Amino acid sequence: MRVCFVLLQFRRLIGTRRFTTSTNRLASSQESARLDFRAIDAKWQRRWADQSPARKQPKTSRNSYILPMFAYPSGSLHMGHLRVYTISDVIARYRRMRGDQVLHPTGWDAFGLPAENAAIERGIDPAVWTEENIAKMKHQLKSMNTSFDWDAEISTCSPSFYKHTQSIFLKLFSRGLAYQAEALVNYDPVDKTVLANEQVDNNGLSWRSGALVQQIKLRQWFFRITAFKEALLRDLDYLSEGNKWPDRVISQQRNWLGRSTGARIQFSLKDEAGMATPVHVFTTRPDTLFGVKYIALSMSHPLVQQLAAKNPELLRFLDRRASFTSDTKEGFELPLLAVNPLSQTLGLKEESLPVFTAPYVLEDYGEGAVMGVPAHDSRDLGFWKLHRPSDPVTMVIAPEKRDMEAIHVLPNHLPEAYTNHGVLTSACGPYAGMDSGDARLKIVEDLQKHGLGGPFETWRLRDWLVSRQRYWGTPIPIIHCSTCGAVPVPEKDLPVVLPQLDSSIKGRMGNPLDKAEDWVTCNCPKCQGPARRETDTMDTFVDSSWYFTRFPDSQNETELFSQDSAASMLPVDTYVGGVEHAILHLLYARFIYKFLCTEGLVPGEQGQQEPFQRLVAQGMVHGKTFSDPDTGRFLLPGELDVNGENMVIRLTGKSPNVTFEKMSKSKHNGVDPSVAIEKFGADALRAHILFAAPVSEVLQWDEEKIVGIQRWFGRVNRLVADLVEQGLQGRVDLSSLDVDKLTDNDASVLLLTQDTSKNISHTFSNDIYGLNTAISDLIKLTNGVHNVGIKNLTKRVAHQAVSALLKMMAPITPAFAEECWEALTENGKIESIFNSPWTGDIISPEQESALKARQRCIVCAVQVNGKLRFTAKVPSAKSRETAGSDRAARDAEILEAVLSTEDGRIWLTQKNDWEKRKRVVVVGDGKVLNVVF
Ligand code: ANZ
Ligand code: ZN
Repeated sequence: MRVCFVLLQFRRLIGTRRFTTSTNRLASSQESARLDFRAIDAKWQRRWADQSPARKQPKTSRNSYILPMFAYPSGSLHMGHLRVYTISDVIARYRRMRGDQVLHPTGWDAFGLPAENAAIERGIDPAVWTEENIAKMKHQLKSMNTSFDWDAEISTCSPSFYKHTQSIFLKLFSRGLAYQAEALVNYDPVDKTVLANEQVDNNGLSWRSGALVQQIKLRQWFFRITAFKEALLRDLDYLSEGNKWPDRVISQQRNWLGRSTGARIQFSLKDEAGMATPVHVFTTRPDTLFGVKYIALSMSHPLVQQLAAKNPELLRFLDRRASFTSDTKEGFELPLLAVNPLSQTLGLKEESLPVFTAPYVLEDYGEGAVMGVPAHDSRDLGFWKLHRPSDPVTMVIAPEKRDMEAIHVLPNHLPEAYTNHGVLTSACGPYAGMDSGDARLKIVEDLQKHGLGGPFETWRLRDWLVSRQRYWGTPIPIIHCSTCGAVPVPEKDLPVVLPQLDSSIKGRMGNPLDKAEDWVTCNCPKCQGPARRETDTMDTFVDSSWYFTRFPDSQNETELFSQDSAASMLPVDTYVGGVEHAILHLLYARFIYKFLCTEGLVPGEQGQQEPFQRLVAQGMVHGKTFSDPDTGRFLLPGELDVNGENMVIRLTGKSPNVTFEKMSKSKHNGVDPSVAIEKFGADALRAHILFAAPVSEVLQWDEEKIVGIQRWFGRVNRLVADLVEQGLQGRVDLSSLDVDKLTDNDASVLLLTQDTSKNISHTFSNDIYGLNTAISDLIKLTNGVHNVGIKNLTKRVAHQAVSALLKMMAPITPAFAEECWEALTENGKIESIFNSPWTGDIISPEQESALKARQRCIVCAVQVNGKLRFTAKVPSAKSRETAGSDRAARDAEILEAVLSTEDGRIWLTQKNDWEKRKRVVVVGDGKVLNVVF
């Protein structure tokens, strides 16, 4: 009803000649405070639905592939999604307006545990559950005013997609990069099933049965990512050049790869019978060898396993494995004694050191064994304090030469380990007084001479365990034959399709594939003998490690993608996503891309074989959280009352504590994007998301601030309505504009528009992290034009400024910009704002510099002996670097300018004698000059 009323009013205002688009939802200038955002969204979503942005693209030489990380189809978007998709949509829409051929696709990371859990618990087919969720979320994505190329949509659980996941597996297999090996898995002895890490709680108990989870060895499939470790590390340099990727992500990748250079040192471990076994440790600090107090072995070290066979107490300790945290100081002393290799190299008296097994020693890092140096390593110190509180530790490194005296201290008297480098103390025999760096080399060299050690490099990176004993994932395309071993499924037989879950499988534990007898039984492709299918499926990270290569040609039935499409669109230009994926997903994607490069399937030069040329890592969205100041308990919205400006706790009347924290159910601080879209409209949300925090930082979600954005929209709307009221102009052309004839108002608005346009273009193309300031620039422009007033501007200048503003807003607030644009378009020639060229420069560089020069002047009224004689242009105070700082200099500047004009010469030097002036007064910083002769 209200809309109709507004329209009537609107038509009356502007006459019926132009305004016949009866669906226009813009309110008139008086009504702008209450724009019907939802109606505007709905109208444009309907129009856009008819025209997939991809199909409408003009062919240009510039291809832009803009990709947000795809979503897990949980059933509803969360605020993090809203943030990612807003950012990528702004970039994509801008690039399209700029004339690029843009690919902006998305899809669904659709395999994984929640669907399978729904199947087990509620008997729902995971495929159906997933499909329904996808439909819901796709609808939500559209309601955000996004512009995705839905033609290219993919879903990792569809056989047409996972056929290629399988073919990549086979390519890796044929190169020896996919292999089977024994590995520890979490095993639930009650449900008799393997559990994912997420299914084991902090106490090491199964999420479902509550049983103590065991770790058992199983044959598992691995991808040999370590074969690419050097390239994965080296090419981080390429990504950090020119800030292609954020530094933070690069350093996380570097840490994960974790190349560490040090030494491998051999200790001799003697058992109770005096039998010696050599054991190697990896250390980065051979210079601390004189400070070694004990040796610690990992719990799966072969020596420990051997001892456990006849030591029930040790076995019990090892069984508690799953319950140890990574920073535990626990340990178990073994019936062994260690001898420091120094005693051999230096012929010193043999000193026996205790040997432990300790959970803090990682089984698959270095040698799975460490030399414990409590004085110089904090974890070792913590361990020693617990196990040998009365055995002093030896300081073998001192910060400076003058503290070289060796010190022996009780561990509890040492507040922290000295972990820096320095000088070796007098405890270090022949090496005393040497610098840490030199001593390191020398000690390793001496050990090497005796065959007791040598330089060693180790990496943190492990091969990628891709096997999952689950149903809802890509089946591993391998057939096990008792004669031929593991045989790849022939390419022509791909995809290996998941069997339908029948009702007998639903609700059961374990991997349903194990029980799908019809599916498992098959013939060996090599010898045709009876064989069994592999029942493991792949980690869902495998799906997401290559999905982005599929979008450019996602409907290709036969190949992964055609060579043409790969060559023209890959790699991805800009990848947008949450920092929480900064390590694993990106590392796996980089690995698979490098592999596909070596296979010649995707483009990339040596040293630059990277899938994502630019990475935009956005921060998290935190929710406003209320808690009770007395108890710390998180409060439900219903427990709060609004008391005037303030919130109070209903029960106690006290003010709650307000913080911003990661959204979660337990903190009652979640925000449902759909509800927010309903409430504020998608465009206001989009603008708010971008405005409220820089892209890389945490966004503190506070809806109270959205009003500000809505007010801004209202002001823009008023400008448009005022313009319409003035009577529209067709296409405006400012090229013939004579800058000197412009009014001051025109000049200032044109310059402001030009400046804003430059800033915005720069942000959209090169500085996405500055989107928040882009919005404030747009608000400033709106206010600038608003303060001058449309009616105080020349028509074409006003039109140019407002249309430029709308175009710059369009990528951010697409429906609102379209709506305003439509109002400005001559009847019958409605053309989407996204089909009009990007603003770029509003005026030519010459016009701009002329305007700037003009702006730098003010008009000075010159009075001679009390009478106004003439006016002269003088520099404005603002244009000077010394603005306001030096009065005398400012006066001199004005005088000089006045004297240099024609009128100035006549009135001050010809009609009067300048040398005979009595008084010269500058008034109003140059607005008036008084000269008395
Ligand atoms: C003795 C020592 C003395 C160490 C000292 C450090 C400081 P990065 O730099 O991460 O490579 N280490 C070796 N293998 C380990 C394992 N399997 N599990 C847990 N810790 C292990 O760390 C190398 C250091 O980590 C090594 O150097 C070793 O402790 C420990 F003042 O050796 B160091
Ligand atoms: Zn066979």
